[in-house]
Amino acid sequence: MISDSELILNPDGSVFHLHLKPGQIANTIILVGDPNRVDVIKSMFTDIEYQIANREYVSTTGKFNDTRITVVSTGVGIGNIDIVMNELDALVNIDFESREIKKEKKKLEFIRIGTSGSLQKDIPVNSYVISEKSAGFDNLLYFYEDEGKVVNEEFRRLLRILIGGHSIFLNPYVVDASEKLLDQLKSKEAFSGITITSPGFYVPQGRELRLSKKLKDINQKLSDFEYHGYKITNYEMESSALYGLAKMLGHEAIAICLVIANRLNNQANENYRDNVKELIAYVLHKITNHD
Ligand code: R1P
Repeated sequence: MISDSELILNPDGSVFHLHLKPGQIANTIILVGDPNRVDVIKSMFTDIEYQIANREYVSTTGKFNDTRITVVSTGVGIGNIDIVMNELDALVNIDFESREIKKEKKKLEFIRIGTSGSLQKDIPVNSYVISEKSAGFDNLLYFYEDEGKVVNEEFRRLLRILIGGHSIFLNPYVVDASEKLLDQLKSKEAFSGITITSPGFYVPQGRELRLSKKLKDINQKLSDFEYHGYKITNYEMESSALYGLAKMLGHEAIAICLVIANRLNNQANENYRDNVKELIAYVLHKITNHD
């Protein structure tokens, strides 16, 4: 039995942070960083069941092309992904009455729709990038006992060599996207490759305002890296934890991001909101039409 302090439930029986109850989530779940994007997606839905908000976590469930879909905003960063993934899994795989893990496990499909910075000169602003592999520059997965079962050991080794003597504070782990979801989302319109998930937005992604970085040439090194045709495509802040936790819990996960800055060409698109809407429509059609 899982105790009250490990699985915290609110007085109404909902899970601690998300404020959702069992039965309220669909098998297909779209994760977005920005809570405002939940309304954008909701405006494309029919049969809307509810909208629930607590902190940065805003959730809704409705239908697109007759497919029931839940949308949850995660806010920024891997700490929030730890909360969202554990609570969404608990909603389907733990009995909230008995506090026991269910014998029959449910498999969920997670699609993260985000924004990111390109690390390739020829992946311009406004491109779509699918994270075929995600390399965590955070340490989240190392806290989990099963981490070794889900990481891509070959790429972990290569990235450790790439970042060289900095492994005291940087020990990347690499996890593959769901092949099933990759097949659904892939198209000529989208680039794909390795995404770096960073634990910060500024110096951890090589941006210097008033503070300087230790890894002086890291973005060029990441851009130059190539192995078996795989290139490092972009930076964002959530997909490594999403992929790792989804795999350990037995779910499918993928991330697709709009490029809003090119870090090699020093370009940015500050008016990207309509492009995000187009990306959302692209994903909704792909996951519900399977064309
Ligand atoms: C940083 O501005 C945020 O934008 C990106 C990063 O991963 C980080 O969360 O993604 P979202 O647009 O999904 O939030």
